[in-house]
Amino acid sequence: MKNNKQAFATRAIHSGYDAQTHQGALVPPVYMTSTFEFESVEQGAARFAGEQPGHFYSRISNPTQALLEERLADLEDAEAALATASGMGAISATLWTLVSAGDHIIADKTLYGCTFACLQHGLTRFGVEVSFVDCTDLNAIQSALTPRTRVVYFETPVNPTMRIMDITAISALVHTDNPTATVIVDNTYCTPALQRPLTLGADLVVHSATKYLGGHGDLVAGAVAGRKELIDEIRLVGLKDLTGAVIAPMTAFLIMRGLKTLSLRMERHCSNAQQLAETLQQHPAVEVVYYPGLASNPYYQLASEQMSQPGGMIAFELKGGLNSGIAFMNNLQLIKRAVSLGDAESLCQHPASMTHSTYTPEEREHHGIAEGLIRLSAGLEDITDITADVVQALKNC
Ligand code: 4LM
Repeated sequence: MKNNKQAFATRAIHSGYDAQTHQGALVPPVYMTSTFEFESVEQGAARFAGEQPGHFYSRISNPTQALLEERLADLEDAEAALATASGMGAISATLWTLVSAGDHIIADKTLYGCTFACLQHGLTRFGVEVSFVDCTDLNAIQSALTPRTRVVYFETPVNPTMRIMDITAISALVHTDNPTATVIVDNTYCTPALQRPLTLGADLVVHSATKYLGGHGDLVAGAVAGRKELIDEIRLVGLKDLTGAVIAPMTAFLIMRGLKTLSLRMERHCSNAQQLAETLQQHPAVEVVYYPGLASNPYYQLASEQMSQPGGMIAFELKGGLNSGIAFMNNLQLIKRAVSLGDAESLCQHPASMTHSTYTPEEREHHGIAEGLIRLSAGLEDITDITADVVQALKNC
């Protein structure tokens, strides 16, 4: 029931589902089953061999997972998608499928802490070479590219520093210089509601669906989307054999419930973040605000070209540095001190001691993550209440 003529918000609710094939059930049933009965040995063998469509074991696919995947693929303008048990499950299943010992990966210098750890401490143990470069600098990418480069990987906006990469320019450069390299964009901060990297030339999009896609802070999940042949390979190698990071049917169901309100939620996250960023920028205790919706932000123009709105995430530093930042976070009363992002609740955390503590202090300095940086995920509460909490928490900071 894919209908690309319908608008994004409509497809986020309906895509891929026909109630008449499910006894009229308005909401897709959840297939709580680990295995599937074969009519005959021959049918089972044909499914295992990939000669006949159909599910055979829920580590590879399940009807509830398949519906979520079809919907995510539709929303990302992808041929196919694969849902996984976590964002790290999607990232590791993808990278392990694409690279072998002796291969080379180029990654942006700043990444979510565990993605950095996966590359810096994980893949390097298996003979994969990783170069961390500033992917806002096309010359730096070009210099780092080698015939062995299999993957170019970045987030945009970057967690936590909010740098923005030019997806179109990077994809064009990489595909010209090394057509066998795969450009992977982590689209967690934007979701396809704000940014669709595949339409800008990227090969694969990865997600932590734990964040805005699920949207309610009640699940952990991930996804990867792109060309069918690549997704099939990631399913059969990265998911089935290398990670086993399969999504549970109930989690797939909850993400589909979240997707129904994705457009609405992203609008509110973005308008709350914009107003908060403006409030912070004017506050005398604040040194700098990193938010691409501020006209003073160096990425304002690029963000307005490749994102439909500037997103719900803000980073900032206080004039008093680390100690003031810790005092501010401890003063918060409504906004929760917690990692993760994209939930209804506004969340605030300290990257240097939490999400990015996988970097050494020297690495954080080298990779541009200030010790005093504060990260705020604007929630869905009334902006008056969020602003009041931020302003009271900034007193005496
Ligand atoms: C956090 N982030 O930042 P799972 N990609 C990005 C992410 O922000 C994350 C993942 C992947 C945070 C978690 C504690 C851009 C996670 C990994 O946590 O494995 O679903 O996603 O606060």
